[in-house]
Amino acid sequence: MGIFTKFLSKIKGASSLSNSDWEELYSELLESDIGPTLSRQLIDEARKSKSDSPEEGLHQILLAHLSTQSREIRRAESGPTTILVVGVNGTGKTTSVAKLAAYLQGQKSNVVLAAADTFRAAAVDQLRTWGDRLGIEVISGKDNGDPASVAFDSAQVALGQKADFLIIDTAGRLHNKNDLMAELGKVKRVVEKVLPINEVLLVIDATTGHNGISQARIFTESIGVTGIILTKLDGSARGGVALAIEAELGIPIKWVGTGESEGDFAPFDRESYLRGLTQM
Ligand SMILES: Nc1nc2c(ncn2[C@@H]2O[C@H](COP(=O)(O)OP(=O)(O)OP(=O)(O)O)[C@@H](O)[C@H]2O)c(=O)[nH]1
Ligand SMILES: [Mg+2]
Repeated sequence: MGIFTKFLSKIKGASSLSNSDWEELYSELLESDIGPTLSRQLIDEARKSKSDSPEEGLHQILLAHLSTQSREIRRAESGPTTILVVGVNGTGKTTSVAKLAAYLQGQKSNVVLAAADTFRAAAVDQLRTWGDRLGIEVISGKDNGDPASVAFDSAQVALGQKADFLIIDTAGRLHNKNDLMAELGKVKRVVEKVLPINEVLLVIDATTGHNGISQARIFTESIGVTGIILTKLDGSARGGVALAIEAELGIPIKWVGTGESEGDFAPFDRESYLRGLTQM
């Protein structure tokens, strides 16, 4: 059931709702992942809505809160398009790197992957297994080596091979650990000696709810985020965090993950997302 299903059925049933009805609706929205600020705004806007159809009114209100930025990948003008993938631990970065690579490969693009998570040997193996399966080259370095150095090497390989895309996987890091965030800045600077970074994609696990907002805010402040991959939408998450991120931070959700295999990945579709928020 979507976050706004009950909301919609209530405003549909009554031509004029009392203040306490609206407060009840507000409390219900608060329990979703969209947080207090947006919940309050949506209630105020719904109260003022002049639309004859509650469905259409709500659709327009929600639509107005989504990002108007392009959801396409920002392509390099020349040379490989370089994508840095970041996020907190376990959100689905490595899986999403592989899924994105498979997607681009399906569009006949030539992709190179960089295993710049050097903290755990298993992380490199995980990406290499994906690379073997997809037939995509994975650049890695020494265990516990410098992630920036792996990223630098991979940029040189991608440039030398005239690859269409370089996608760099990074280690999970808590957004409140300054040294780890600084390390990401270093990865970015070092890669940019070879290739400009076109996209910094932040991976957010939809099941973490409103906490995704603070992750997005801090990653944006420290390295700049150009787009979001929202994962695990196949689970219990109802995806409210997507609306909150777009409304509060204006960062476009570019991709969604809906499972563990490479096909469970698609560009974010605004209309089907909005339908999901109100469906029974
Ligand atoms: N159900 C579901 N599981 C996912 C999705 N994306 C990733 N996973 C699973 O989530 C777990 C963690 O995924 P990883 O890709 O290893 O996450 P990560 O962010 O790279 O993790 P760290 O490198 O340890 O920070 C794995 O079991 C994935 O299969 C998704 O969209 N849906
Ligand atoms: Mg990983």
